Amino acid sequence: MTNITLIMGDITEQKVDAIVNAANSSLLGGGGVDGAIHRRGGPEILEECRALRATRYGKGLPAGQAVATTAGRLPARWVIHTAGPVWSAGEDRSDTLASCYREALRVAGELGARTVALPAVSTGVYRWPLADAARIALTAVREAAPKSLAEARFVLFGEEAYGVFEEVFQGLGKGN
Ligand code: AR6
Repeated sequence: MTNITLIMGDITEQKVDAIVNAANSSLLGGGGVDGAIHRRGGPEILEECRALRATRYGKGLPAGQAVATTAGRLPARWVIHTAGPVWSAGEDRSDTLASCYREALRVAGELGARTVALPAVSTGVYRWPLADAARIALTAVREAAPKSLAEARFVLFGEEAYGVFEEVFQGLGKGN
């Protein structure tokens, strides 16, 4: 059974098997958590991302999918990059956001990761409202965590995100 935990902190500091990156389809870096991961992880991650663009993802990583690279100098073994959907008032993209978590965990399972750290995908630059994103994220992880995964750790950047995730988590009932 996977233990879902919530902490407030910086995902680049997590000593886990894999950390999930809220990337974009280009896989070539950006701001937010993506920028922090590439900055602290060093150039090896970008090199592998470029190689993925040249081979499997010539048109980019579609939103809702996930792919792993080395974690470079980070204290993790792998970075699992996923491209979240941009929030839209007019179109329901919830399933794409849920798919980011399902696919990231599927990749984690394939790698044999036992501990994974996850950010609140799409809640920064992509503007997804926090409470709704938290419900989607927590539900998807609870439903899709592979049996081999001991811990899925949400790493929330700041008090607001942490507070919202904690409240939604309690509302869902902590029982897995
Ligand atoms: N550790 C944990 N969470 C973080 C960190 C960190 N070091 N830094 C930011 N966050 P965002 P998105 C939180 O914008 O909305 C990038 O340019 C942040 O507070 O990183 O999916 C990509 O290249 C927020 O709650 O990702 C894409 O172009 C959450 O991580 C685009 O932004 C996600 O915010 C993706 O946008």
